Amino acid sequence: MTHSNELFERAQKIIPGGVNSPVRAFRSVGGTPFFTKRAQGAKLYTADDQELIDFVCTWGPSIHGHNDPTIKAAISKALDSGTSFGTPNPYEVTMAEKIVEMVPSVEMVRMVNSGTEATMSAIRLARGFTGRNKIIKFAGCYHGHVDSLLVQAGSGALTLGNPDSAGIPPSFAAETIVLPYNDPEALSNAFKQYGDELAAVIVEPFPANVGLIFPLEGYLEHMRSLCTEHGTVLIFDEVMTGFRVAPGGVQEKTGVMPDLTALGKIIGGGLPVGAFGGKTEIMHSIAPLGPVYQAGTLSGNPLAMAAGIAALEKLTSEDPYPRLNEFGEQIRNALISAAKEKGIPLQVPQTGSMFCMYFSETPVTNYEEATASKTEHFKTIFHHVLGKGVYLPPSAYETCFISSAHEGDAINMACDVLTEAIKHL
Ligand code: HOZ
Repeated sequence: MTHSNELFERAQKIIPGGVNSPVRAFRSVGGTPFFTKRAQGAKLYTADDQELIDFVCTWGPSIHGHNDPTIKAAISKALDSGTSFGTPNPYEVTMAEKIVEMVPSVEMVRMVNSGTEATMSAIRLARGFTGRNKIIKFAGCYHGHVDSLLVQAGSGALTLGNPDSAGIPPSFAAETIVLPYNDPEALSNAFKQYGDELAAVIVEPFPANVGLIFPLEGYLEHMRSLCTEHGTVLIFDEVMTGFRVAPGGVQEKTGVMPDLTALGKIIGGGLPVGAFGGKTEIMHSIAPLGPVYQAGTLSGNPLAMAAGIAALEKLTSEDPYPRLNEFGEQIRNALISAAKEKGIPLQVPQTGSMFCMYFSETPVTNYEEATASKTEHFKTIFHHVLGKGVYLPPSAYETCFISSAHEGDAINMACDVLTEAIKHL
């Protein structure tokens, strides 16, 4: 095993930027990314033999902690029977039943291999179902690297200064209307102007790729009623929030039901999985039942399904949500009181096991306010805590995640280290 710097040098020669996903490259915080050789529970173990309490949790999936024994056992058991069949298999039926049982608006579901595939397929389905082309998305929302959705996008696209990616034909982007999140009037006006042309509104109901933003009271309800009135398909991208903020995601928490939902991350138990699902009437438009084509050689892969089923069953049997929320609140309180003592304006939006830091005077409600926050402070904190054994996402605009494996010690230590980092600002 070689050290991170050496691995990164080798990687940069043959992998663009040395990474297989841009946000991993530490470009916005500076420095060289570390390489992980092993992960267990709440911790990552680096190639440089550093032990890190991990608040990235593989960008969301590992809600039960890394290398969870139950998920591992389920994968091993499935592995005994083979790695891929290319035919229907029993696991995918169980998985679909689980998703339908847990996510309130989903009546039928199709498995894919990533969140990007899920949103891409949901958009195509909405267009095929309605026979319309235009879609609405919101500034700062990130829905994976889908052509028509990489317009004013969040996550790595925003972090690296490419919210509008190169390589997207203007004619594709022209079908995407970008609106400010949490602005009901802008939404009403867009529906007035384009109502009958709108195939879909796609939204992260809690935008979590530009920090973490919550909807103002009545906003999602307003979105729902405009979509219903105009026959537009409402798509919730719950790749980040699904099974995370509640078993049934934001839709369970708020009671606002989309027509279609895109899922990913937790449903793979750490293996590559996505899914999209929703109303039967709409899902019947997908091939082989209907004219909207969508496919995948490895979709419903038995190992990925076994891992995901184990992860979802564990959520149901253990109900980690109250404990995760306590952890989240503990971190939030520690951050807020340290900032208060230091006299630095800080907002810490938190829901359950998701939180972020905005160095701003007032709560952040949209992309403009998020990008106006002082990200320099985040960079300083990022490096300070990394040196002390705490890993935050390498971008001010990514959400931090907590797992149920972050037992008392990990959370207490992280609170101390974060408090100290704020005091040193
Ligand atoms: N999918 C994650 C969204 N915040 C980021 C992970 C990545 O782009 O690699």
